[in-house]
Amino acid sequence: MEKAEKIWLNGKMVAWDDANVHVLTHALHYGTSVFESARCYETGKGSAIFRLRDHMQRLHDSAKIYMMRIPYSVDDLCAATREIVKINKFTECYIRPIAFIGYGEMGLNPGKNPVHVSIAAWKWGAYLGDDGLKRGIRCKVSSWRRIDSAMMPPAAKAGANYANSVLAKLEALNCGYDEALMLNARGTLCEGSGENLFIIKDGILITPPPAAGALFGITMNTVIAIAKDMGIPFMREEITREELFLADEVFLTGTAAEITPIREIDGRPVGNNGRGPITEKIQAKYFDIVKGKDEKYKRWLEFV
Ligand code: PY5
Repeated sequence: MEKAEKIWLNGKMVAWDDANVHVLTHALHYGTSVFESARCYETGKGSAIFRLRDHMQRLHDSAKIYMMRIPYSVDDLCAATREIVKINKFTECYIRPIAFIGYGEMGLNPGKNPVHVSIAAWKWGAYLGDDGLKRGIRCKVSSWRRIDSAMMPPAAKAGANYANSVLAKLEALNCGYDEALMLNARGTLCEGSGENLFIIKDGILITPPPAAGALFGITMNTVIAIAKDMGIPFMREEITREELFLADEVFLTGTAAEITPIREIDGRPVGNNGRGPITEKIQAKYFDIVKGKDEKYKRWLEFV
């Protein structure tokens, strides 16, 4: 990764190389962290962070599930994020806020250990490649099931969840694919290793319902608003593996992945084996919105 100058850590701007933690940090051993991501785009009228407040609210929501007290309000965190983008002189960047249980006691009970918060930003292009955005990527349905909410809450964006995601991602890469799609414990589709999943069948846009166990994605929510605007019928419905294979179009959504089409799943071409026409329209609209070219969604831009 490309270093930036400063990282915001517990209310202070510190040099990138000095933003370190103790090896006995609770979160390092037990995954007791919650994190977020956001992207800042150049809009023509200055840089703007897309739906920053929603991301920081979700950070607080994730912390609530884990009974972790974040010592900064949503407003504080939004202000700190604007600062870190400004101080590093970014016009476009990826932003990674994290709250985590620090050093203190080593038992599982986080007890009085401090909750640390940091916000870093760096330049990060298309998560699944520029080519992936245009031509689509190749996915594998993972042999690893997505964590179930009876075991740990997938709606909390907690560091611990990503051990499950990393296993799926590694398996997909080792099998020569770009990304993993994960089934839930019931065997229906849930999400990618770090993205939400949509299919299009006979002109209808479908994503799994919340009970399927995916993260409540902010990009997913944006896509649903776009579909409504464009008059594309939308449903939340369980998706089986067969429905996935027979979909006309499939794509992933996420802050990092933005809107990435899928062109092949487990050796089967999806639709036209490239970016489908509806996916292309939704994707174009998404980039217009985040880059400030759509007046209607100005409220989602937090100018730096
Ligand atoms: N599901 C999972 C498991 C995710 O990690 C993410 C985001 C999403 C869905 C999509 O959520 P949103 O649209 O709100 O971003 N993943 C992070 C991201 O920056 C981390 C990826 C490495 O996109």
